[in-house]
Amino acid sequence: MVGYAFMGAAHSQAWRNAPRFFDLPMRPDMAAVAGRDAAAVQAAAVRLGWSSTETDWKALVSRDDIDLVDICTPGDTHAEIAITALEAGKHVLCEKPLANSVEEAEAMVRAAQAADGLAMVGFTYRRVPAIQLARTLVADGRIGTVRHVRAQYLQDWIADPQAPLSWRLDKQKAGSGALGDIGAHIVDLAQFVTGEAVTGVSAILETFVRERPVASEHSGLRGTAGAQTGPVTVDDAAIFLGRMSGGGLATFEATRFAWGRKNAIRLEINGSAGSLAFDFEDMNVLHFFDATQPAVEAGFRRIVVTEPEHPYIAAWWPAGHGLGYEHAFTHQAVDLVTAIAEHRQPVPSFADGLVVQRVLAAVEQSAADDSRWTPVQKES
Ligand code: SOE
Repeated sequence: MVGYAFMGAAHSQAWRNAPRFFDLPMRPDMAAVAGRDAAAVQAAAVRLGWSSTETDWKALVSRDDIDLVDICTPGDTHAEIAITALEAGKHVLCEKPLANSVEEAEAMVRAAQAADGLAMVGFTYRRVPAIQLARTLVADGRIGTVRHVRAQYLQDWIADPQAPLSWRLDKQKAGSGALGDIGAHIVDLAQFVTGEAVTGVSAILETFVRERPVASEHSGLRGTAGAQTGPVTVDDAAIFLGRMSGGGLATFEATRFAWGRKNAIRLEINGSAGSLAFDFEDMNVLHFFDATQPAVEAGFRRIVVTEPEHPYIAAWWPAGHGLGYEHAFTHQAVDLVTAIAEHRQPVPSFADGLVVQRVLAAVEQSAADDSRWTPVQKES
């Protein structure tokens, strides 16, 4: 694994827990973690359960005992690490968004196509059981033709203007702000659940706080404000309209300025025969309105997605005991290891990551162009 902060910790618990709860065809061995600071990476290895450390990711990628490289670093490093790893014959798991630009993402897709190794991008929320159930209900026609997709990703961790700068607020490192960091998730979820593509967008982006304290120290989403200030070079919020390939209309809202909303991923889909609604802040629940039922007794049904028949649940706790944020990372590890063992392309693939990247690029283009309607580039 390269990187060991917030995402690295989430991935580490997944590699640790996957073989303990699931019957896997192969057992992941947490061989090495890489980070630039020798003492810090050593401490992280002990804390997170890695057997050895490297201070140069290139050394890690060239090791013979490494089969899979898990990239948990800021977006500006994804393309180089992933391509080098694929060229060295490794499998790759890369955090989202796939890259900082469409060009980088295209190069990653080309490298994945040419490689023997398999490559997956970490749109982890696909692995929340309620999201998987939503996709199955849509695919089974239970809500009919999709008319509306209403997707929001709401956080508040930089709503305070004194929250310090971090790499996520630096365009060079992150590529974009709320758009790529959390907007990418809801674009992927909208496409995953409906099985359709976003074909065009009209967008606005805004940066509310343009100058922030430089962090004296920072880890994950929290930091300590220092005395100096520096510029925010990414969007704080992204709002866009979209059209779906099946004829439906979509609205997307991604912001880190929604006080009180900590990790609210809300997806509501209205179809010709019913509706689905999900909120990650109540992640074990899916709401389903079946319009084929008599009106007198129809009404949103609150499905608690914790039955052993629901995706992934049988490996965990009895019905009603519930899963959390980290479980989706474990499911991601399970699915990747299984795909590798079966020599099958894991999903979401780098090509799926590129599709999202093209939507993000269309959003940025539209916003730069006074919200002009902008088609999403199709596969070339
Ligand atoms: C920060 O907004 C963040 O950590 C994202 O980068 C993750 O992808 C998301 O899972 C939680 O929030």
